[in-house]
Amino acid sequence: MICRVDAQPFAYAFDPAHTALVIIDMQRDFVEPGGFGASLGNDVTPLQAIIPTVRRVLDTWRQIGALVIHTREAHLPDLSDCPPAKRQRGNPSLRIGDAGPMGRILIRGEPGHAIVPELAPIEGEWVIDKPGKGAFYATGLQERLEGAGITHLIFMGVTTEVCVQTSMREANDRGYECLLIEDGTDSYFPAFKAAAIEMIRAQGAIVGWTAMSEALLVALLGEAV
Ligand code: TIU
Repeated sequence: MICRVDAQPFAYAFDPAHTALVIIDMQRDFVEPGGFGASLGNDVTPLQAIIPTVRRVLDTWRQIGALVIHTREAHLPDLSDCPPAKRQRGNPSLRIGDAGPMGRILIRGEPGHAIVPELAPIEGEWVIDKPGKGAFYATGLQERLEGAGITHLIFMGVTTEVCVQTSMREANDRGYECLLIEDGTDSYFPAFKAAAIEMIRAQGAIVGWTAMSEALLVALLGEAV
């Protein structure tokens, strides 16, 4: 089955059997007060607004039985996978590994590391822990995707210009055809979200396509929702 999405800069075609829905870092650490995003000085609560949209797409994707991949940005408790440059960068209120209200900041297994309950992974879905902003660096994701015959990736999650865009660029360089769901992603900086979307689809989809969630759902279900 080939689905065609009304996307920019032109239609995005994919076969769900060879496509994964990739939900980037919808963790408490990025969307709830007291986590990593807040430690960097950001107002994190506006990002919660995309959760229902991400859930709607996720529900439909689950319904058709195609592959779902969740990523989480976090480090090992001993910080052996955290470059000192990443930990020392800037002047955050709490650094990676410090104790905060949701446990140690950006550390695997702490409360802040968890994906928000509305989007929690279910059995059979992949959960990729990544030490960097991109989903491919030091994760083995490419090998797993190749093993599963995946050629197309549809992205949602946070933040648009950091982990989502980095992951899309990594994927694009590896030959994947990538679509970003515009209302399924958000940034602490609205102007950066808008710029990232423009950059991705410019120059004839130099990094990938973008579309609204409604267009993807219409392509999947064959009707307006
Ligand atoms: N997941 C992700 O985007 N990590 C970040 O650090 N994003 C920021 O915007 N800081």
